[in-house]
Amino acid sequence: MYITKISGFLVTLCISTVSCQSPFFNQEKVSPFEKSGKMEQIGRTGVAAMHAVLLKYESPLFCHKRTLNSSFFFFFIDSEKSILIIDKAEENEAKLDSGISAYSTLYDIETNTYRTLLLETNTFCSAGGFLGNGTFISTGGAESRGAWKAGRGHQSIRHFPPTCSDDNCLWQEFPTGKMYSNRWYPTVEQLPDGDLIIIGGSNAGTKYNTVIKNTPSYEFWPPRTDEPIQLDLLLHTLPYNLYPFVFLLPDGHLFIFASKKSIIYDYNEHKVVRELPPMPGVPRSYPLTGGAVMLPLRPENDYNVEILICGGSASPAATSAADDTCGKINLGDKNPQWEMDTFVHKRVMPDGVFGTDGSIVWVNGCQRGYAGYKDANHDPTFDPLIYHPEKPKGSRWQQGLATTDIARMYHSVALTLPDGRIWIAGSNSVDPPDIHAKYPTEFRVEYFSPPYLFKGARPKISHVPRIVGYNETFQILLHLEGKVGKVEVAMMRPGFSTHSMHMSQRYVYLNHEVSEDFQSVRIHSPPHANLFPPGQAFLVVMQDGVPSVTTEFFIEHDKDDLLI
Ligand SMILES: *[C@@H]1O[C@H](CO)[C@@H](O)[C@H](O)[C@H]1NC(C)=O
Ligand SMILES: *[C@@H]1O[C@H](CO)[C@@H](O)[C@H](O)[C@H]1NC(C)=O
Ligand SMILES: *[C@@H]1O[C@H](CO)[C@@H](O)[C@H](O)[C@H]1NC(C)=O
Ligand SMILES: [Cu+2]
Repeated sequence: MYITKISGFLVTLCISTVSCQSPFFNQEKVSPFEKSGKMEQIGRTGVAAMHAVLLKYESPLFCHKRTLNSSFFFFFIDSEKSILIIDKAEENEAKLDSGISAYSTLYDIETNTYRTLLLETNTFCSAGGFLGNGTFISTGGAESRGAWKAGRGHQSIRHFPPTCSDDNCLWQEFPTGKMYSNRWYPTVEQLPDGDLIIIGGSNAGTKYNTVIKNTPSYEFWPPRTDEPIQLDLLLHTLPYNLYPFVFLLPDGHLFIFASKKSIIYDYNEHKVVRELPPMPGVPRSYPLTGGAVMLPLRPENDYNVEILICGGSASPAATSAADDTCGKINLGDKNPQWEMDTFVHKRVMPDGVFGTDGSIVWVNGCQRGYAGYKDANHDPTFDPLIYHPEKPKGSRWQQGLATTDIARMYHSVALTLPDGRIWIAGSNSVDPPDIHAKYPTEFRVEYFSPPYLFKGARPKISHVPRIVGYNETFQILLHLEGKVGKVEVAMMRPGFSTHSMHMSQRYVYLNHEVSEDFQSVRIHSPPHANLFPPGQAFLVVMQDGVPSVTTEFFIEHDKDDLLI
């Protein structure tokens, strides 16, 4: 193995040509999983997976062929094969060398093994996001817990490096006083400048928020203001306003939703741009937790925004039936209204993640109760559902998918993987953790492979540039198999998963032209960063709706400055 430095890039050249192809390449045309997809249980997370985020991880063993530009070829280190898992300080099966229980691990999706990571502040019900330079930031948490040598985490900021190899996979913690306010159950959203906004939360542990515990404000990381800025929406949505749903909109404002109310908000001028009508039905925010997704953005309709919110519960009682509705609001309408639809089943604490084909895959959750400990959740939902946003109402829901027999309730997570599978972990509604409880603390990992992975040969892409600027055109090579069909191009970001939230998750279609010989595509990157804030992204090409394996790249304001 040679290490060489080329124009600011530290590049490891792997000499061996280890195959890194997904098992889905070159598949038979007809698959038994074509209709149902496939659910597989492989691996253990070591710690209860309360929070999870896909990370770059450099390993010399796995090599991908990549290019910096069309004339230079390098073997780049595989960089998208691990998941950073964060629990709270508690007794887990993974132990540190000291013998004390770990509460963070790095899970390798190639080998299905983990390594433990040392954390020294309590990350209980916290939030996170990436800065534009790739550093992952974990924000907030809860009180100290001596048995696990965990300091107070209410105002903590924690960094995890953008590229991590064996000797630098370490958390760097800034224990206290880093954020202005205590924030338990806050929401983080990535902003177009490459920084983060941190919104809401409570200043101490609580079943649901109260006037005394409320933190009705937001702040930025790195800080932009001298103090937190009050957000009145969080005063008017008690007690169900924890983990508000937040999406950065193409016009640069934020959509912010708590309980049933939502607003369009200008975080630069600190003012409400418009109030939206209340969503019908039950409250949707923690602990009556529903799930929210900003549907894929498309250049054809000038990136018109539709927000989909599904599930929830009527009250914080173990007897409360979960809600079986979804509401969708079109922010492009003159007078936006919620259009209600079915959620097929009752479901509280659902996880809605993007399939790499632009559909929304819903997993996890249960049919009764609310988000909390002590027998708060019952009757798990075992079947995934897929929502197809492009189809007409009445035919958007795909059912009959491969089920699990693992209850995934409070403190479960789900993440879209670059190869198109969904990684599912967690469930921990008992305190302390108990693998023998009726609904046990769950360390087992599952992979759900949606039906789109079994629809015949998948297109392949190569020569994706490592770094792309905004409003640029770049070219990639395309390898189609069989008859040439409709080609679509998109980019996605899986986001930070916790408590049915998928913070900063995005899916944006891209304008493109396919060459006459169908061997290359010219792709237009998003015109500006409101559509897709800077940082890690995954490029996907679809042929007749069948997605390629995605390729990681970086979208940056000034790509010449980037050192990752
Ligand atoms: C490709 O990248 C190399 C190294 O950064 C540079 O020297 C070369 O000029 C680039 N070629 C083109 C065509 O951009
Ligand atoms: C990314 O930015 C943060 C905040 O400015 C800084 O602390 C961190 O060191 C940066 N990381 C890299 C790899 O440049
Ligand atoms: C993108 O580039 C085009 C062509 O150069 C230019 O007309 C347009 O103003 C640019 N858009 C943005 C948002 O910079
Ligand atoms: Cu929690």
